[in-house]
Amino acid sequence: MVDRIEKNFFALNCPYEDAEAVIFGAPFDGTTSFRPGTRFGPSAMRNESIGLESFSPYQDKDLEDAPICDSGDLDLPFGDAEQALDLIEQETTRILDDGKLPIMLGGEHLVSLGAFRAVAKKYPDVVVLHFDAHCDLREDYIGAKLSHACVLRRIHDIVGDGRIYQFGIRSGTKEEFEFAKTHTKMERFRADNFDEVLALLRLSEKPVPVYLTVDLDVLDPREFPGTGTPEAGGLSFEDLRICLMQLKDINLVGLDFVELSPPYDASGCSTALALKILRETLIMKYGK
Ligand SMILES: [Mn+2]
Repeated sequence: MVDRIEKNFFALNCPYEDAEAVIFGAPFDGTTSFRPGTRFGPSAMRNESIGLESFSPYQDKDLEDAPICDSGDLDLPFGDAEQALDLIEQETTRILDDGKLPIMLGGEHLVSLGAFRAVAKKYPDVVVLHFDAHCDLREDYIGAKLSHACVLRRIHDIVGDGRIYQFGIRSGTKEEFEFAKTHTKMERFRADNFDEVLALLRLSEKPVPVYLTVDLDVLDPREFPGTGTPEAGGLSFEDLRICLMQLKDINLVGLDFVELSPPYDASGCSTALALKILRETLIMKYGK
């Protein structure tokens, strides 16, 4: 018998029907403000995932036979952000309606809006945990309301005040930081208060539905240079990993990892880091 290399993430081969979580790629970078390339993120991660062990020495657990399906990348029109968001929303709705957890890989950060629209329809009381170097709270970017620079503002349009928690933020306009003071809960530069926020969520009688969006540029560019708008002074891999591991008992209803840009990842180390973050997150939820 000749072995074949699996094309799925981490060689996950659970059929859709049996899966508890579904990974899909949203390879869209049509509104990227500086350096495009995130459209290649999902395929680069899928290819490179072959080289990463499915075992986590951090958690002593393995991803093998996990109930996770890789449903591939969506075919998205680069010139039409609204149409791309519609398609992402449709796919996320399908996954949610089938009782599964959607895990999306960008793509630029605007793709989060498509997935979040679906999640917010199903869970109107959803809370957002947002890791990013950038506020993403602009009302518009050079007139465009649908831009990766505005994605959290569009999410705020849906959820309103006090439901967005931002971490690691170190770039934005004066207006964005002013907006954050009254409309979101923001920790600048670090994520030291992450555990306090989770403790607050745990106080609720009913489990609070949580959407997690990780713009990987929250990481320091010396560890994660492969992104379109790098910002010095970011979190380390270990900072982010420790935060995410605390989500084990949190009611995650959707999550995404965005803004890996393979053209700026000449060494491959950013893609490898993104994969390791993804692997640890998946193992935390589904590892054995
Ligand atoms: Mn960002």
